[in-house]
Amino acid sequence: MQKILVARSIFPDVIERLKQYFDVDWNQGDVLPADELKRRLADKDGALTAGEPIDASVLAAAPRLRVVSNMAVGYNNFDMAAFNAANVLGTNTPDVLNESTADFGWALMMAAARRITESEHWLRAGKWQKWSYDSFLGSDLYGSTLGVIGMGRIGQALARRARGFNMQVIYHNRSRVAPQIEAELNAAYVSKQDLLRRADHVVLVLPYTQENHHTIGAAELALMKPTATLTNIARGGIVDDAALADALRSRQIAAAGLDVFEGEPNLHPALLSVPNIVLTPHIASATEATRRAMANLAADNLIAALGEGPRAGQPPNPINPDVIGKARS
Ligand code: 8YV
Repeated sequence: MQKILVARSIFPDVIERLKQYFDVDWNQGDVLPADELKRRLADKDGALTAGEPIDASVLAAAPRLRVVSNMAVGYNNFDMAAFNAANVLGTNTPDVLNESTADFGWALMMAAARRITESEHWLRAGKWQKWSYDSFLGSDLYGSTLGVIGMGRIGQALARRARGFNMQVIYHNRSRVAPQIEAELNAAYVSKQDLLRRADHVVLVLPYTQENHHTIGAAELALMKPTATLTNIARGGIVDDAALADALRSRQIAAAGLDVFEGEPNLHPALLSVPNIVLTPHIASATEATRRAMANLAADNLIAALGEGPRAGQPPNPINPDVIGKARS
């Protein structure tokens, strides 16, 4: 039997599925430190990860490893140049999380715009004595302008929901999406600068790459309206968190909603001390149904990539399909 490492705690019934095909080493404890990860991968043919960094040194420590299946759509934890050099396949879990993640983007954006967590903290602190006309004034979503940076599958799902809010949708992306998608979403392509100047609510849904590092920094925040909100459901590092904390404190922008952070699970301390922010611990895809679908898809990828099951040799979501069938190097 081939050997695999499941690096994280996942649904036990998905582990049972994997055990039908593999000898499974399952880490149910804390996130494995790099040394321990390397040690446990030394004799493995495959691995299921959820964000663990896999670079050339990890692959070198795992000479039998042929596939790493990430239980996430984002795979910035994989050094794909190293995967290609070693002929190791990477897989991810796209699509199954689009709708849950888009829903959550709206939840964060609305909570930020309408100051929901800020007012709840105030209420819980026993400060509510009377109704007042100017208590927690926020900004409207209905009829406003939504700015989506990153118009991939999740960005499109998010933009589709804007119809019900009668919003104008503007977007920026590496490349324009097909005209029929623009028409369906009633979305106009604009430059990043234009988007930041015009949008009432900016949502980030782009993958993390070196080029996207600090896509939103001090200069970009300075372009935004003082009434605008910024929501990040993409990846930590796309926003300069220190610059954002400054912009929120000085009310350069009105509010922010963040599900992802630079250096998470550690947060920039300044973010914790500004009131006009909604903070959640990377849970945009966290519904029971979606996390189950992600875990099963990650298992499907691993099973097929290691030549087992009904799709043997044809994993559904290869990131670098060119290495399929090539000997490990
Ligand atoms: C994951 C995510 O839960 O899919 C992604 O890219 O960010 C989340 O859905 C998280 O990355 C853990 O793997």
